[in-house]
Amino acid sequence: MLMPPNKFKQALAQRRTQFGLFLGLANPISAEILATCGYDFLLIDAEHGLNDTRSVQAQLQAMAPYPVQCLVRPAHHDPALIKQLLGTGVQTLLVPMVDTAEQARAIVASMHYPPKGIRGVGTGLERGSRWNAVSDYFAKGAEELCLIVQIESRTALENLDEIASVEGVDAVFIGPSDLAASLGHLGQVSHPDVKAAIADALARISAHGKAAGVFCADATQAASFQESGASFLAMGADTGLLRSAALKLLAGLRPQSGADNASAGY
Ligand code: 3PY
Ligand code: MG
Repeated sequence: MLMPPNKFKQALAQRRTQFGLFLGLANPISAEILATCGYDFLLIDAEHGLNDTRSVQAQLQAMAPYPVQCLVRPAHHDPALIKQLLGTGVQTLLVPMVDTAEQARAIVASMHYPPKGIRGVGTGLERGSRWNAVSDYFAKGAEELCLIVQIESRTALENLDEIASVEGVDAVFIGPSDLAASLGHLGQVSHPDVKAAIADALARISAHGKAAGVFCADATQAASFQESGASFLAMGADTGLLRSAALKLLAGLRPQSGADNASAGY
């Protein structure tokens, strides 16, 4: 068998708008249910919540029969973790908390085999190469990888132009919750300063010729993010969708119920 093409990377390069969700439930059944819904991408979040390498791989397997594109967010930049996650077969990584171009370059190196990078070779043990069934894994694997770095601090905003210029960075994604915290507005992703910083960052990323993305928990903000330059938007998380659907149902039955805190942040 041959290396599957990375359709998410192709869509980003062509700036075809992609809508997706974050998956925090760490469960292959809920992942498969969402894979039937028609979103462009589903991102397994192993930064927050309970996901680990095993649950990531189980969810990738559950979603594999569907046309949705699967992304993974690792907990940190450790090359050993990135190596294991690439081994699960994910082709697109969203790496959180990237503050400098140096960090971005180190992440690129973690994703590639020598001499370009430092990734260890263990394809016979890994789903990524389908345990060596993919005959062109070494020839084609690297070009189908996609790296999205996540910008979510004041320092990252200062270094954004350098970070976006790093070779091997395919796209840049804004994390509004952490950015709001870093700008002194913890829990206030809609604070005017935060909104202005996001709009400016999306425009700067696009000006660099890189695809720009953002986490958008409030669907009414999607159009303005797109106008600022966002071409891929995560429209919330499975955890939040489950809770808001349950609250909405109950509110219809008992209108006095349900103090919600839905805007508390990612
Ligand atoms: C954030 O908003 O900080 C996130 O990481 C989610 O995108
Ligand atoms: Mg964040």
